[in-house]
Amino acid sequence: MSFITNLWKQPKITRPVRSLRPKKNAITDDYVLSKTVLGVGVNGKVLACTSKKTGEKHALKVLRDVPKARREVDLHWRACVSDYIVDIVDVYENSFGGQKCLLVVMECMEGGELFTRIQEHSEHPFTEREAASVARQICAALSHLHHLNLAHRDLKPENLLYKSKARDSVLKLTDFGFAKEVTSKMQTPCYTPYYVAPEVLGPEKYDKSCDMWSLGVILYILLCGYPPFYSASGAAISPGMKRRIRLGQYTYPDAEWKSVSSEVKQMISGLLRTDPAERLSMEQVLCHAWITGQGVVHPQEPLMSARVLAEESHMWEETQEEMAHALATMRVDTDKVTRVKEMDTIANPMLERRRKKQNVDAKTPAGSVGSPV
Ligand code: I85
Repeated sequence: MSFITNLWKQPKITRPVRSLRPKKNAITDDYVLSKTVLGVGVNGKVLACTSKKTGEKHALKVLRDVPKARREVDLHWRACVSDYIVDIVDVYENSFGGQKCLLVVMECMEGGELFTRIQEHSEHPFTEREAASVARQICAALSHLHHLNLAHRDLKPENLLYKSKARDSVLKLTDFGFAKEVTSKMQTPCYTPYYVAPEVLGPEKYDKSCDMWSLGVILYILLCGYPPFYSASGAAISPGMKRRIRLGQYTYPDAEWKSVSSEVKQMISGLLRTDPAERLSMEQVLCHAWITGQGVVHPQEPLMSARVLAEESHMWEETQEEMAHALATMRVDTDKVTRVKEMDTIANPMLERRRKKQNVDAKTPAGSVGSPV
């Protein structure tokens, strides 16, 4: 790859632009709001509502109209062109008792959360092949986001919802309350790359790798039913657990992992690397044999996850708390981290040419002069 194309690595994506203009009329003109609370998100609660025109059921997220909420809606709107991200149907800007609100009408996901469904998996066993299918859908959502240079930064089980109760229902990602645009100065160079100082390129950003770590944790739970890191005391997070996360200390206990393929263990280990620079990227995961399915025979033996999740359901709330806490810590860390890419790893076609030339020179008979570098 040439030196120049290296700097313009991020592809430009052309797609139809749907501009987001919140409707100003009262939402109650178009929808009947229900008092049923479906859940509570980072920035607001989610209610059920019904379209007056179609009679269709929808989910409605109510946000206080502040800049953070505008950002959430804007990023979610840009992202939801993917089939694996919960779709936004309408956005309203209404006032309630002098309080300005953003009302986000979404398609209704009626199948519930990912792990609730696996817990209830009873009519047929949950196998590694099915785990791979779940993983591919999460990867489809994430790769779409990362391609748009967006990091979700709150990838956790509660934000992965099934469209319906049907066995072949699609799984989608939601809640963009912590999402962030990963702007790269690389995309709009206004300097001659040969002379650019490292600090001009800005710090390397690790927001996307935060999503990759979350993916590793979710896959681990998917395959065995319990998280890779947990506190022995039962508290949501303990000093011991923090230490184990920082040092990357986790194991694959035989009782649940013996018949699990080595490919997926190896992939999870690549996702749970403590150094974000070494962690697998979305591109690498998409090429991984366990995801592509090439040359991997996914064991058809039932996984232990459905049983463990059902038997240890009292632990689930804690597991969710632990993950939320770890994600919060990671968001703080990636916001601070500054690291400059080592220049000597950048491919340089000019040097390459010179090295090739030297090899040729070295082979030519005496009299020719090789230039020392
Ligand atoms: N449908 N994290 C956990 C929900 N359809 N849910 C959460 N942040 C969001 C709730 C708390 C996710 O942005 C959330 C958000 C958006 C939704 C959402 C979007 C679309 C749903 C916070 C349901 C649901 C589940 C079962 C049954 C039914 C709906 O939550 C229904 F009543 F329709 F049958």
